[in-house]
Amino acid sequence: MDQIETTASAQDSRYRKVPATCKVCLGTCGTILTLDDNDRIVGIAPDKEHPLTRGYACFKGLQTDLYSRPDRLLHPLKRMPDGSFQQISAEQALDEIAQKLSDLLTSDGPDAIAGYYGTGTMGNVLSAPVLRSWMQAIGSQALFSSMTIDQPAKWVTPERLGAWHAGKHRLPDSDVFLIGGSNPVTSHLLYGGLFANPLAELKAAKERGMKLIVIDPRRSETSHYADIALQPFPGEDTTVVAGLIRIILTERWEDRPFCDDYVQGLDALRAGVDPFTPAYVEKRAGVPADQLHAAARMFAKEARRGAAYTGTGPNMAPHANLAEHLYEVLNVICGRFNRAGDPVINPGVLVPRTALRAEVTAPSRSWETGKKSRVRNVGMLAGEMMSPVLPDEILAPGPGNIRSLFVLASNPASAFPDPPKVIEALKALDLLVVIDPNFSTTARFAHYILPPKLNYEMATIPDYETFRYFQPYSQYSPGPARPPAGSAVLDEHYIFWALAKRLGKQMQFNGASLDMTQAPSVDDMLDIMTRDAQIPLSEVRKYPHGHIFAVAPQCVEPATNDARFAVFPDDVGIELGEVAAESFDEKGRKVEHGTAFTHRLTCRRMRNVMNSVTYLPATRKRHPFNAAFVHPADLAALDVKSGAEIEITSAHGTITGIAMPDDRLKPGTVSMTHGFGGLPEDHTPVHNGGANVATLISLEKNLDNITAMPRLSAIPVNLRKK
Ligand SMILES: Nc1nc2c(c(=O)[nH]1)N[C@H]1C(S)=C(S)[C@@H](COP(=O)(O)OP(=O)(O)OC[C@H]3O[C@@H](n4cnc5c(=O)[nH]c(N)nc54)[C@H](O)[C@@H]3O)O[C@H]1N2
Ligand SMILES: Nc1nc2c(c(=O)[nH]1)N[C@H]1C(S)=C(S)[C@@H](COP(=O)(O)OP(=O)(O)OC[C@H]3O[C@@H](n4cnc5c(=O)[nH]c(N)nc54)[C@H](O)[C@@H]3O)O[C@H]1N2
Ligand code: SF4
Ligand SMILES: [Mo]
Repeated sequence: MDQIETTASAQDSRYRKVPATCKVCLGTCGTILTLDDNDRIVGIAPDKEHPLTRGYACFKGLQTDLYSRPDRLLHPLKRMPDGSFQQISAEQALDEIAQKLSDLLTSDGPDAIAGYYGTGTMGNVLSAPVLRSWMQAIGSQALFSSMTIDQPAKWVTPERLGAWHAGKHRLPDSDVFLIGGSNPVTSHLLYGGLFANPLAELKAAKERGMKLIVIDPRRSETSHYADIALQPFPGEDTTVVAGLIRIILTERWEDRPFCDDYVQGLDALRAGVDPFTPAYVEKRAGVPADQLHAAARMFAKEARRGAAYTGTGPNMAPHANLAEHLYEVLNVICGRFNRAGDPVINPGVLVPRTALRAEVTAPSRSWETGKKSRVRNVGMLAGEMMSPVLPDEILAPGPGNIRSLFVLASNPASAFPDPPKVIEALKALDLLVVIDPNFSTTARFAHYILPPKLNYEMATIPDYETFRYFQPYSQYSPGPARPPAGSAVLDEHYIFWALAKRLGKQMQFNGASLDMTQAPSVDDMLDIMTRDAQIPLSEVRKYPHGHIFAVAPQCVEPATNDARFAVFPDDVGIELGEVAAESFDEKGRKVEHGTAFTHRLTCRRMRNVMNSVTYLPATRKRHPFNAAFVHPADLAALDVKSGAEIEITSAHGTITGIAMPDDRLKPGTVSMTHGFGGLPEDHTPVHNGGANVATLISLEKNLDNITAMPRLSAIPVNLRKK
């Protein structure tokens, strides 16, 4: 665990200590709040009695300044004609916003009103589902989220390949675990597991003999524990995983009976991966053939249980959907799924019990049939539009353009590529409402800023339990802290309820009609949310530190259909063919825009910073900038010293970074965190604020066909000494 810099030093008897859960990231660490006699947070410490995290917590979660720093926004603000912001009452802000929305509904219809929610919704279990309900109530389909500039391949792949209804093997009962381009030890996020206390989970699995394979151009905090760490050039996951599939099929290590029963297209797959011989993978991706073979053997031959999981690395690099598809094909051909009779690892606590069957959910390709965007003709996924087209959906002339945007717990001005274009779009809106505790880079362009109550200040429960936890854990926190005296911070669900009421719209929530005459409290909403719970919320409330509940065991049920995985549909075949046809030099570098760029800039998260939440004083002190990590040999070749400024140029833009040597990187890689650097107009000094990686990325070129996902990793760049 981090060296804990707890702020809870006060032993004063006026202070009381209350258990709660941190929601700064998805790690769900149990915390102990120290509250003063006004119930203000004066300290946060790890909770040793928490059943999952048992005293583990990190620097981010132990800082009080998110809640109590002097410049936290505490009152609704309205932008005046001269550009200044003026404090107004919440009800006046809601009246004015509702009037504008009502006019837009009449003049342009509901799809002119968009919502975009982001990672700050982790802090409030109600906010994303309430935004969704509100959008439905007003009849707008213009819902966007950070998922579609993060890992939309995780929504495409189950709909293109098919998905196993009972899920894939998970960490606690696996003999092998393969992680492609995720670093959960730092990020506390691996889709399908490794959120709470990830290092302890990983170590426990290793102690009982599980083997770990990691594919990452960087020797990360996670690959430190790998039995085999493959270090390819960035953006070469398609090559590497096609190579693994080829070895498995050639050696006949696949699960034959499973493939016979559940797979279609195996011969086409075999032919499609044929060019990806071990020698080719070595030459192109820089992974030695014997290591590739050893990884294939460890995964497919020497283990019976255990699956491949991926993160932002391959999902943000070029060919993201293809890479995700191939990683999942590894699981399919090896049959790494829960079968009829297998125990379900976590049946859930506050969620209803749902049957899990040993069958394929057939491919559905919903993006091909639903509403299409006016720009780039991309479709919808999981009921959402694709965020990379949001700026153009605002800017492209009407009819049908987006004229109003609600930015909920997100920060597109810093999170999207191409800041000048995003700013132009935000400025073009008739109504921009930002719900954020910070005067963020996006909030600057808002017509109204509505500051929310934060975690610890309202009741809460864990969400996505079955996906996130390996045990039936739950916890209710009453939200014991109070926001600063005199503040007018709002419950996020109230904002949307109050607007629906003013517009005369009826909201539904978890299948129930909300009472539109009297505002529901957070607890009312949680009661509705958990009305089909396996353990009633009233029971969960009895365990303030959280609890592992004795829910009735559940087993996977037999199939009720005969659907099959489509392992090699035509569009996958075409794209893999295109990859095989790409030319490259001896460092795996493709020639682009007539230039062979010397390096690839990759994404990475910092342990102590959450995306663009770089503004907290304690964080800023520790991390005044985002370093540009480069292999020492590359720095020596450029004659750049550690800590010196370095110019990084892509086909789209140029930034200045601060060079830091890191010999854990594959040479040819620049590893850099996003979210820093402010906006171009700020001219942020690089030593005090960092550099904005988004400047290097285009929102118009190199977009994915299905999702319009730009490439946020493996970006070709050149480096120059400044
Ligand atoms: N170049 C590059 N770009 C990237 C990425 C990358 O790796 N490289 N990563 C991408 C990824 S994975 C993501 S998810 C997106 C993130 O995209 P966004 O979600 O749009 O951006 P964040 O920076 O996470 O902004 C979160 C905002 O929520 C606010 N916030 C925090 N807590 C709360 C709360 O409780 N309530 C409310 N209302 N607000 C709160 C914060 O102040 C902050 O302004 O960025 C993407 N952009
Ligand atoms: N501390 C902290 N935690 C966070 C966040 C944060 O900002 N800070 N952000 C949260 C969010 S929004 C998200 S989406 C998750 C993301 O969680 P993760 O997906 O685990 O993200 P990272 O920790 O950046 O790990 C990505 C890894 O991919 C590697 N990589 C980069 N390019 C490639 C490539 O082309 N191929 C392969 N195979 N690997 C590559 C990087 O070197 C890095 O080690 O983290 C969440 N948790
Ligand atoms: S790991 Fe995540 S949940 Fe745990 S203390 Fe840190 S920020 Fe909070
Ligand atoms: Mo993300």
